[in-house]
Amino acid sequence: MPEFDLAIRGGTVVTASDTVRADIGVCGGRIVAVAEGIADAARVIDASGLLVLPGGIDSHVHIAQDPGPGIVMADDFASATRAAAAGGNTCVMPFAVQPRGGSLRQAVDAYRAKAEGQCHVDVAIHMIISDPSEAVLGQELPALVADGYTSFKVFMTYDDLVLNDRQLLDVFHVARRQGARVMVHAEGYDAIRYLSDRLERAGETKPYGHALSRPEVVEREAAHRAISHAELIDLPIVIVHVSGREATEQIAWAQARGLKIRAETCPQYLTLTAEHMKGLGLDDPMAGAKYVCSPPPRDQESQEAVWSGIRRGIFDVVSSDHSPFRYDDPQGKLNPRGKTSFRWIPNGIPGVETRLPVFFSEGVSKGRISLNQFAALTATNHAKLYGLYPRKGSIAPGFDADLTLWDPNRRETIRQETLHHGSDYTPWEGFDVTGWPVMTIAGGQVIAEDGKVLSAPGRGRVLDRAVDPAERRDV
Ligand code: DUC
Ligand code: ZN
Ligand code: ZN
Repeated sequence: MPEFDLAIRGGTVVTASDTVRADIGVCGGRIVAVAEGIADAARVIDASGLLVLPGGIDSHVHIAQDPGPGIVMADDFASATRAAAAGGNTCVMPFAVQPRGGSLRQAVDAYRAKAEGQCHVDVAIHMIISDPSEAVLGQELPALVADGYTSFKVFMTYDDLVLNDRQLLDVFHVARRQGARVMVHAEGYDAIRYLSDRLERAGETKPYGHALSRPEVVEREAAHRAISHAELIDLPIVIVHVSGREATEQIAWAQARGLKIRAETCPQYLTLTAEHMKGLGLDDPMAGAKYVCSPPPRDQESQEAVWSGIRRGIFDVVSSDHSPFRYDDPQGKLNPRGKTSFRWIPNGIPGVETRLPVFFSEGVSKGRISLNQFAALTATNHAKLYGLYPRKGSIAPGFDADLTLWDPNRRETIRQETLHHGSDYTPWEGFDVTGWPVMTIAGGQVIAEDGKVLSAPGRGRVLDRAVDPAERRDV
C-alpha cells in the first residue's frame, strides 16, 4: 500500500507567510506532510514549474437568491460552484436571506437544503438579516450561531433589506454577545433614493445613472456610521465590497484609532470604472447594465487608493461579490422595468470564476503585491475571519487538501465562451491576464484541470463553523 493517496511533487508551495520548494503528501482528504522527496503515493502530480497555493476561498458570493418578482439569478449551487472550481476556488460562502416578516431559521434550512448534494466545492453559509424582530434577536439568531452559522450580512440600503440605525445597533449587540462575525453593506439608503428620484426626474435613466445615484460620499457616510455603531458596541465588523478612496480612508482612520474594523474589496474596484456603465464602444445602449453593481466601480484614482490600501494591510480579503444575472434576458439585466430606469436593473456581476486570475495578474504579475499577500487575501484571511481556520486556508499538515496549482507565466484572455457560470457575459470580456490556475484540488481530489471541471455535484459539503469563544462578550 502506498503511504499517501496523493503526492504533489516539485512545486513551489506558497502560504501567507512562506514560499518554499516542497512536496505535499495527502491522505484521507487532508494534508499529512509538506516535505522534500514524497514519492510513495497512489497518484503523483508533477507540479514542477508551478506554484502550489491554498485553494481559493471566496467569502462573498450570492448564489440562488430570490431577487424579487420577475428576476432570476443566473447561478444555482451546481453552476456557481462549478465556476468556482474552474477558477481555482475550493470553498465559497453564499448567503441565506431572511425574508421580511419571515423566519431566519426557515430561510437557512431551506437554503441549506438547496445546496446539499449540488456543490462541487465546499460551502459555508452566511445569513442576511432583513428583519431583526424580537424572535430573531432573542432566539433564532443565537441558536443559529450556536448551530454553526456564525456570520451574517446586514444592509444599510435596498428597500427589502435596509436596517435603520437602531436595528443595526440591535443586531451588532447580539453579534457581540454571540461572537458572530458581521459583514456590513455600507451605502446610505435615503441619499440613494433622493439622488435616484432627482436623476429620474431629470430624465437620466440609463445604466450610468446607477453610478450617479451612488457617489462615493454615499458609501463614505455609511461606512463612517457603521464604524461608529461598531465602536459603541466594541464589535469587530467587516465592511464589505469597499469601492474607492473615500471609504478606504474611513477604514484606515478607524484602524489607526485602534478599532477592530476589517475590510473587503473586490476585483471590480481594482479594474473597472464607472465609465463602463456608459457602455462606451459597445453598440447596445443598454450594455452598461452589465457593469451595474453596488457600490459601483469608481475611477482610476480610486482604484489606486484601494491598491494602496491593500499594500498597507487595510484590507483583509479580496472576494468576488459574485451576484450573477443574465444580460440579454427579460428575467435579468434587461427586465422590462430595468429598461425604463437604472433603478430596476438587478445589482451585481458574475465574478467567482474570474476573481483569482484577475487579481493574480493585476496584483502579483504586475508587482503590486507579493505571492504571500495573494495567498492571505484570497484564502488564509477568509478562513481566519469566518471560522474556517485551521481547517482551511493554508498548506500544512492537518489542513484540508484544498490546493490550487498556478502557472504564473501562462497568458490567457478572459472570454465568456470558456467560463462555467450561468451568466451570458463576463464584465472582463477580452481582459488579458498573466498567471492562471491550471488545477484545482479539493479534499485531495482533482476537481478542475485546464478549464475542465472533473467533479460531480455533491462532492462539496456544506460546512458548519464554531465561533471563537474569545469573541463572545456580554454587553
Ligand atoms: N450588491 C450587493 O449588495 N449585493 C450583490 C451585488 C451587488 O451589486
Ligand atoms: Zn452588498
Ligand atoms: Zn454582496
